[in-house]
Amino acid sequence: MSETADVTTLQELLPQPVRVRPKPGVTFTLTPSATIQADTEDARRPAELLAEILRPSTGYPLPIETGATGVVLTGGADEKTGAEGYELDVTTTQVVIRANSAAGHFNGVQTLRQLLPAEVEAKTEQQVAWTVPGVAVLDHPRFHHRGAMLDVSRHFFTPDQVKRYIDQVAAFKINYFHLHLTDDQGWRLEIKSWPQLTEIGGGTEVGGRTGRLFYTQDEYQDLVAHAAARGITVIPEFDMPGHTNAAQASYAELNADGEKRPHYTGIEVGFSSLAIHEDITYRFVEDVIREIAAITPGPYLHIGGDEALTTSDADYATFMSRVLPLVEKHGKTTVGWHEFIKTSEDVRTIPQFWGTTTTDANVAAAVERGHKVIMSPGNRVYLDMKYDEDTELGLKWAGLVDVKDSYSWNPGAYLDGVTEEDVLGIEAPLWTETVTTPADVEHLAFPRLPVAAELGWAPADVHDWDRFAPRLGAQAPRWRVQGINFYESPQVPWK
Ligand code: TNX
Repeated sequence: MSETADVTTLQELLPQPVRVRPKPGVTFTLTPSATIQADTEDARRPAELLAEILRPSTGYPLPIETGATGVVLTGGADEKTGAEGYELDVTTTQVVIRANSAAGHFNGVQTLRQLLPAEVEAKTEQQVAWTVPGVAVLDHPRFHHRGAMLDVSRHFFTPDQVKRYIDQVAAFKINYFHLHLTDDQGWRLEIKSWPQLTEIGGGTEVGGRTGRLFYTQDEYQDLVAHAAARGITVIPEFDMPGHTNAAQASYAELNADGEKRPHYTGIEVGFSSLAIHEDITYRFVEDVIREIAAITPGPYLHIGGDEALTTSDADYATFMSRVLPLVEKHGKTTVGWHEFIKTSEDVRTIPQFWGTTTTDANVAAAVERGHKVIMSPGNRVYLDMKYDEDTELGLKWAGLVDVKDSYSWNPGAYLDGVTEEDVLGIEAPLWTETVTTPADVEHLAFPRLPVAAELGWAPADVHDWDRFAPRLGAQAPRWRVQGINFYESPQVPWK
């Protein structure tokens, strides 16, 4: 499906669009009286997002109304744009974004943002000419799934902090935001039928800080809406049958021996397990799935399934055979860490590969049966890996991952037996054992999250480090304006 990208790349565009044709001599400049016009229902929210992006820095009112003298979002895009692509055409009098879906409009809006001066990212009014170079873009993604994950269990992040990260990833056309909501150290989402999960299990985190460290269902729904307003679907994760100490600390009956576990504030993995042979476990799991499914508009529910090191293979299979149908019963499609896929016959269920090898027999067998895979190889896109030995934050069990390492792999030909067609897309997880503040999040995610976004979107044949590195470096002025605490890797020629 991918076409050869035009060699005349506009430096600031990341991810690289499929086709960029400069129009010599043409520029468009946004004026104080400019308006934004949304011609189709699909274009309405993207138009609002565009106005929200542009108003603080320009200081212009930018009403959304017909008779646009600024930006027009309309339908009738070339069918090559597919379900998520767009065309963007800059003339001297207008910028026209054409798309046949809301996703396409959101993506076109993010491209226009990158065509404007870096000061567009400022939260206060800037005195600059808001000029866009004349260009005709036709664009669509290589992979449908382009995800970012944040672990809010090991360390809790407030709704505003999560929104900040959602806003940051949206700029790179990320369309899924995976929230790792439960783990040994904390249960972070209110479950009305099991209130102690947050009362007790949401009371602490790695390092032992205490407080109200969870989201109410209203707060979660507000996060989901915030993401949706940026074209992003939330995927909630409840990790099980391992990584469950916080639940086991909240309710005695979730333990095989009937004894409540103490809180856990360290960073070891793999020691906890729900009681596989008790019916109450499955009543609990179904209550959680039912409540979360009811407030999650997206199609997916992530059931974890990783590192259940104290659960026998037989027990693990028993557990999944009872839980996977519950996800389906409540109208959702299962995503899980790739270990679970050996227990699932249903080809709609999706393994998320997080290994560090290029061979995985279970995942290869799964794609043979017809499953699609999300690629998150630990030694490529785990944002919590250290860049080098001097990186203070992060872990290194999957290796040191500098920017060039995170770029130098092909998601469509990485795992033996897993081809481009088997790959739904990529996701970059950020585990937070060592991460406590938004500045920490940014230091690990920037620039590697934009690198992952490039791999998920850009045509395969533009993959070339020497051409990519300057394009990545050209993002720096935008990140400085936003105060993003990015890692200035010496591998990248930062502007
Ligand atoms: C492995 S990746 C884990 C997480 C840790 C992470 C740290 C995965 C499915 N499990 O529990 O946080 O490594 O890098």
